[in-house]
Amino acid sequence: MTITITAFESSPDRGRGLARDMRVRWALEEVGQPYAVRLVSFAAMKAPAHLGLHPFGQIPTYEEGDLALFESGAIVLHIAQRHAGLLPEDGDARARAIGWMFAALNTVEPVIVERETARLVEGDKPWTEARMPIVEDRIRTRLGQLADRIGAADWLDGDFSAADLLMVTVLRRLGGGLVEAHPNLAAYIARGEARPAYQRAFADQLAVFTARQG
Ligand code: GTB
Repeated sequence: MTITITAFESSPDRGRGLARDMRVRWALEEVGQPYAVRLVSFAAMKAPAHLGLHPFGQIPTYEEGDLALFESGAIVLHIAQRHAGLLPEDGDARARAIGWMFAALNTVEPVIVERETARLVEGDKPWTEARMPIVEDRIRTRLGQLADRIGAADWLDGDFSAADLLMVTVLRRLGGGLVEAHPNLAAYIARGEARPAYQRAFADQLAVFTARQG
């Protein structure tokens, strides 16, 4: 059955692979599943056809036969459960990996997104200058805790899993700046980005941006 995902027709990240379709593309590449991409404009995302797929009018979505999913974490979990290679076989190890998936999206990503919101949406507000150091301290705390836990390990818990895939995509959103204080975290991100599946996913989403330029 053909898998179709949605992505920005014109991503504000200009091909840097920061929008959340990147994690879905990467997961599909890791498990070797071909997929089609339907590019959507900002207007189309808020139109009834897309809202039927995604109640919040966002990307990414995932369609496979009668199944339609939204939420990148749920999509990656679905892919990892349906295909071998992204979650451990052992039940306890699998439960821990899923726990780390939630940690990436629920504990680490929010503090990073908060800084983006503070910058992009509230950057002109009078409170931003005072607020930013607080927001950045919250990120520093999380990065320090994560760096301590990863230590010298290659991945979060044993072999590479969907948890690492999500965590690397979340940390990439920092765009440098705060990660450098933790060389093991910078190396962790680089290890994820070096995976052939990541490279293929990145090239495919970059091609969307490049095609629009040419
Ligand atoms: N919780 C949802 C999920 O994980 O799937 C969040 C989905 C979401 O935020 N989608 C964004 C979207 O559709 C795109 S990824 N936004 C349009 C809208 O809400 O109207 C967020 C994103 C956008 C841009 C960059 N960037 O330019 O760097 C990075 C991340």
